[in-house]
Order: sequence, then structure tokens, then C-alpha cells
Amino acid sequence: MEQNYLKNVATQFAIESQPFNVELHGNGHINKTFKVDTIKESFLLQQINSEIFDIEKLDHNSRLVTWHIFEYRKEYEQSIDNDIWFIPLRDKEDHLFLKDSQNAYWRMMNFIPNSHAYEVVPDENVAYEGGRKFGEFIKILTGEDVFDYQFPVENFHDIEQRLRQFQQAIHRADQQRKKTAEPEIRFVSDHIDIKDPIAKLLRRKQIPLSVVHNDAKINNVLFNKHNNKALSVIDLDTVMPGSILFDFGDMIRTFSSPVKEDETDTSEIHMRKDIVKALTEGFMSEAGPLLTLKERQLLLISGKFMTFMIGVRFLTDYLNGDVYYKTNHPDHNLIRCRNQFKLLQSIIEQEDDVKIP
Ligand code: GN1
Ligand code: MG
Repeated sequence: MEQNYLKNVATQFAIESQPFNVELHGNGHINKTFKVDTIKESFLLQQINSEIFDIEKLDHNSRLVTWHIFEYRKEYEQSIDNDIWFIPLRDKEDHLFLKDSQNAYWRMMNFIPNSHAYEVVPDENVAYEGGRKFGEFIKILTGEDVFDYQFPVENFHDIEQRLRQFQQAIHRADQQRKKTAEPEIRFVSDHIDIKDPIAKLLRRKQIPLSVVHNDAKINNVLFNKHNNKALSVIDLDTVMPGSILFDFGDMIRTFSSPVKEDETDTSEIHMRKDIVKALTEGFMSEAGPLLTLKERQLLLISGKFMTFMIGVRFLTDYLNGDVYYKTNHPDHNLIRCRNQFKLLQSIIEQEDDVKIP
């Protein structure tokens, strides 16, 4: 996208100085994020994919969650320097979204300085810190009323719905893609039981519904560049009602593999038990007292559940011809799916040796 266009979008938000540089930032699969530099400070400018997110509902939830985090910090006399806030429009102070002439939706937020994110967890300290930060996030959000929040993406972590979408994709798929993905399609039917414990308890409302992050990946935690302490949980787009197990499962999924989510060489992929132990300790240090006995028993199972579901979603998108996730090459979604299924296999193989919590 053109610099001048982006600078013009940026200046429509209530920032003090003129932007002098705008560049692509981060590795989101759905939205486009840019870093905007001004002489005084930097910001993040995001173009939100409105085919996927309902903008009004997203706006509603973003206001609630950022407001709640600030209230919490105030109550406990904690700094808000590393928390996210959205910058309103220059001419409409009560608006956080800009709709441009091409009907694209934009919003702007603060940039947290001296921070960085990991695609792969390098050691146990980072796993502990990341776990602690997501645990704190859950702790902050307890007490929020799930009924106040909306669903910017419907049925987001509804495994039955995801499987129906998968079946539809198989029916409509291009024959070549369907043939190439045969082993992965078979993997889904061979492992279909993985959904059962959590899906059943959710259906029977035996797992509490609460406001959770819903995208608790390692690259959604910012770390201090100098001392590697976790600073902040970012990407609040999917904060909505769900289960704590979705977040814990996503942590196992994204912290425990030694390679990136789209690594083509799957030979190294396995669940690193020491990393899972460290992330669990970190998470429990904040959120432990909030978990029910049932949730505790399902922690490792949540890792299988989320790894299975995200694998199914990548495969569905491959069969649909890459309409949902951004891709850099034709096999990108298939590789992401293989990655998830290899990891899932490793979790299954090791599950009897891992005791969590
Ligand atoms: C998507 O856009 P991003 O990278 O934050 C997805 C998550 C998946 C993830 C796979 C709205 O997140 O559900 O876990 O990719 N978000 C949406 O890594 O679909
Ligand atoms: Mg996300």
C-alpha cells in the first residue's frame, strides 16, 4: 500500500505529530498492521478485515476490554504503560474506527516501545513469562460479565461448526487440492474423537463460559527487549466469551513446538515437555485459583483440542482455495495444517508422561 495513502489515513486519527514513516508490522493472518513513526512516538495502524470481523461488535468489545483493563490497573495501582488503548478520530472523538473511501476499516493504537515478540519460544523462561502474562489476562477479565460481550466472529471456537465447514469444503474442493490433501483429510476422520471431552462438556455447560482472549499464541505476548520479562498481551480482536481452555490449549499449541507454525520441514516438530511445564507454572501462578477441578483435568486435552481445531481450519481454507488466511504460496495452508497434525501426534504420544498441573 502506498506510503502517502497510509500517512493520510494515520493523520485522520488524533495523534500530535505528523507521521514520517509507515511500514508493515507483525505476522497477522487476517488483518494488516502497520507501524507509524512520528517524531514524538510510534503507533500501530490496522486495517481490519471486515469480511471476517463484524466491526460494530469488535468496536463494542474493544472498548469494554480496554476500559476494564484500565480500571483494574487503577484499582491495583499498576502502571498502564504496557497496555493497549485505541486512538480516536481527530474529527469524531467518540469514534475509534475510520471507514475510508474504499470502504476499508482502520483503527489506531499505541505502540509499546522496547518490546519484541517471539514466533518460537526459545527457552523455559520465555514460556513461564508468556504463561504468566496470559494467566494475568484471564485473572483481569474474571468478573467481566460474559453477557456484556458480543461475538465479532460467530461460532469462533465451535468445533462442530468448524467440522461442518470442513465437510462443505471437501465437497466443493478443487479435485487436485483434495487429492493432495488426502492424508490430512484422513487424519481428521481418524482423530475425530479428540473433540469429544471438551465439546461435550461445553454443550452441557459443565465448563464455565468466561471472557477470554481466544488467540493466546506466543506471538501475541510482547516481551521487554532488555530483560525478557513479559510486558503485555496484544491482539484483543478475539476477546469474547469462550473457555479458559481455549487459551490454555492455544498456549500449548504455539509455545511447545520448536519451529514456526508454517515451517516446511516438519521433522523437528514435537511437543517440548519442559516448555509445557514452564508455561503451565507461569499460567497457574496467576490463573490457578480461578480454574475448576474439571478445567484442571482438561488442561493437556485442551492442547489437543485447539491443535486439532486450528489444523482443521487451515485444511478447510486450503480446500476452499485460500480465502480466509493470508498465504504466501499455494501450499501455505496445507503446510500449516501438516504442522498442527504433526504436533498433535506428538502430544498424543507423550500425553501419559506429562502431568499438568
Ligand atoms: C488467526 O490473524 P491472527 O494471526 O491473529 C486466527 C486464529 C488462529 C491463528 C492461527 C480471527 O489469528 O484463530 O489461531 O490465525 N484468528 C482469526 O495461528 O481467525
Ligand atoms: Mg488474532
